[in-house]
Amino acid sequence: MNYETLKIAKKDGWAEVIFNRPEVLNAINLAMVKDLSAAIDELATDEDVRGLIFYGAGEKAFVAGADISELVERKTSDALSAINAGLFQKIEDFPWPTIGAIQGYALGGGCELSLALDIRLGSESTQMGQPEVNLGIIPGAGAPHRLTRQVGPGMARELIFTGKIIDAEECLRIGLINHIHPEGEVIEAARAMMKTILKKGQMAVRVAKVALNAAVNTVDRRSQMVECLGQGMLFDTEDQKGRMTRFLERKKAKK
Ligand code: CO8
Repeated sequence: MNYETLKIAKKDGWAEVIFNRPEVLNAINLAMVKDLSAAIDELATDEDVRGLIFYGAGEKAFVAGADISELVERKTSDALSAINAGLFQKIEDFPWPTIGAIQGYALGGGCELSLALDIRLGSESTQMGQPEVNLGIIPGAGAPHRLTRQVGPGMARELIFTGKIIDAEECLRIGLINHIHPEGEVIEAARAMMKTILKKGQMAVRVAKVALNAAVNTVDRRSQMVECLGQGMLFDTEDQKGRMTRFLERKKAKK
């Protein structure tokens, strides 16, 4: 399994999916969407894999969102094809438990990706949020329903309307992560949790995941459609172009 934007490490009973674009804080570009989709398909049918751990390369980020240099060019039709939403649904439907080991930033599409995982573990540096409104768009890949489900409607609205980024303590307080691990130890903590899970009745764990997914009504197709339509409309506004261009110009100005 060789991918341009990911590393896959097979372990004893599970696999690790490592987002590997540390120079842009592991931002998700279209190449990474394609790689992830292919990797998930392959791992879902691998008989040696009964769980996945996700984390980011480098120390600064899990995933800092969709790649803004590509996003600035997106069109209404791209939003309607629900590229990220479809991928995150596939991740949520992965047959075995999935754990995110979140060091540093999990923002925008990165926060949404983590919400499609079964368990999120944090570290002291964890910072999460949905800053899309700063860029003139909405979180269009699941946050309106998955974040609402995870932290409740009031807190989801606050995070999405203000676009604020919250630290590890606040993530823990509102239930966005399950634990805060000392810096540098979250991946090992995820492995330890995976090993515990792998000692249990494997069919029981698999069936439990199906039951849990059914219980929280994961696939809210109507909500997903509203998100896509809204994002499609916003991809065509001057505000979106201006805000994203300003982010990219800020980058150039630093150099
Ligand atoms: N996209 C592209 N490049 C990025 C991104 C990103 N999301 N995040 C960081 N980078 C780049 C920076 O531009 C910088 O590059 P360079 O070294 O070439 O200047 C490098 O990564 C390091 O970042 P910074 O220098 O900015 O590091 P700081 O520590 O100063 O700041 C932050 C870290 C606060 C995380 C800052 O980088 C930031 O604000 N990043 C953007 C975060 C963001 O807004 N994410 C949401 C993106 S939108 C989204 O995810 C919605 C998805 C909708 C999909 C719809 C599909 C149809």
